[in-house]
Amino acid sequence: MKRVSNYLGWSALWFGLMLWTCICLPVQAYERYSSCAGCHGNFTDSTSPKGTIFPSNNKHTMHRSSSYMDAECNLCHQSGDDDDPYIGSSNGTANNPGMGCIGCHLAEGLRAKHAEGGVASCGGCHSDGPPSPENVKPPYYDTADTKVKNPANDVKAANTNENWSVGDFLGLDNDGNGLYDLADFACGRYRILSATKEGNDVRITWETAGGRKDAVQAATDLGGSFADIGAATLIPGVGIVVTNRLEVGAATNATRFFRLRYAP
Ligand code: HEC
Ligand code: HEC
Ligand code: HEC
Ligand code: HEC
Ligand SMILES: [Ca+2]
Ligand SMILES: [Ca+2]
Ligand SMILES: [Ca+2]
Repeated sequence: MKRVSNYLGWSALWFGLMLWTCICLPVQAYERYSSCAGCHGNFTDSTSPKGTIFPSNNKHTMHRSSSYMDAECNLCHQSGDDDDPYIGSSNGTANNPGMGCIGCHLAEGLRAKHAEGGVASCGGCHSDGPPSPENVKPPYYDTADTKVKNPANDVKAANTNENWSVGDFLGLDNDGNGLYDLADFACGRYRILSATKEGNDVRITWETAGGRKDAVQAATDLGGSFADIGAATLIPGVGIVVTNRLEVGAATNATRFFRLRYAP
């Protein structure tokens, strides 16, 4: 009898070990870069699900080279992890704690971006509250350990703020709402600059940002109902854009009020 119960004891233990192996290993694998590589390729290569073009066709170079982001090695690395750094920890430096990738890629926003881009799998293991808005500076930004500065690009220039890839002048969509940098309300300026009479017409000039879709609305009194003047316009370009629209016949009204509507 003693032998049998021992045998049962061991098989229960082995069964337990097998469950541990089957369930826990894949979960642990998502702690490190290798779990991202299935879609993003090696960090040292050119793969991008977004179609981004990296300097020297290399994500590692874009992040670490002094010609680009110039990120200190230990923002991402810790001793002995060269082939597979952690996403959420690193050695850190004298200026920054060891947060790993999330020192720049805020975790909730990064996962929201994946959901927005059609990758539902992150939500299977993580359940997040609302991400911080686009204008919240991630902890590593604008510190001595990197040239990455502002979560929004306000100039159309290479190698500034958050843009270090080739050609697009955009950085990250930090909160994953589909709007990059100044096209995001949290960062962009969005206001009517003037409404000027041109004969019977009125030209409305407003400040907005490339990538946003705006409609101008008008009403005859402030409490009245505002209606779009013509179709909403997709604002071309990157960064701050000043644009205008003419409302034909607007000046034939005794008074006219204008406002902007965001029309995604
Ligand atoms: C932005 C985060 C980040 C920074 C900064 C960074 N690394 Fe890496 N590093 C990685 C990742 C991720 C990998 C895994 C590469 C892969 O996918 O194969 C890696 C891989 C490596 C490797 C192994 C592959 C190879 O190229 O030989 C070495 C060595 C390495 N890093 C050294 C450095 C050094 C030295 C620095 C600083 C000058 C640095 N890294 C800065 C993220 C980073
Ligand atoms: C199932 C495939 C898949 C996996 C796994 C994956 N990604 Fe992505 N990732 C994507 C896609 C697709 C996009 C582009 C989303 C878009 O542009 O709409 C993206 C975008 C990004 C971006 C750009 C964010 C921005 O603001 O534009 C970063 C950074 C990123 N991923 C990092 C990671 C990291 C770190 C991991 C591992 C923890 C990871 N990804 C795992 C598919 C994946
Ligand atoms: C199989 C389960 C699983 C999936 C799927 C998964 N993760 Fe994770 N992830 C984990 C675990 C476990 C950790 C490490 C424990 C921790 O720090 O929360 C982690 C850690 C992280 C971290 C750093 C810790 C933090 O602050 O949240 C980020 C960022 C992250 N994952 C992003 C992603 C993204 C992006 C995806 C989708 C592409 C994804 N994860 C998919 C299980 C998963
Ligand atoms: C110092 C800040 C910083 C750190 C640390 C950092 N990143 Fe980035 N990363 C960025 C910025 C900024 C971009 C966007 C550059 C651009 O598109 O112009 C980016 C882009 C990326 C992209 C390219 C997405 C695409 O396809 O366009 C990936 C993948 C990525 N990071 C993964 C990581 C991983 C993995 C780590 C940690 C090992 C990490 N990053 C650490 C700032 C950082
Ligand atoms: Ca860019
Ligand atoms: Ca955004
Ligand atoms: Ca941004």
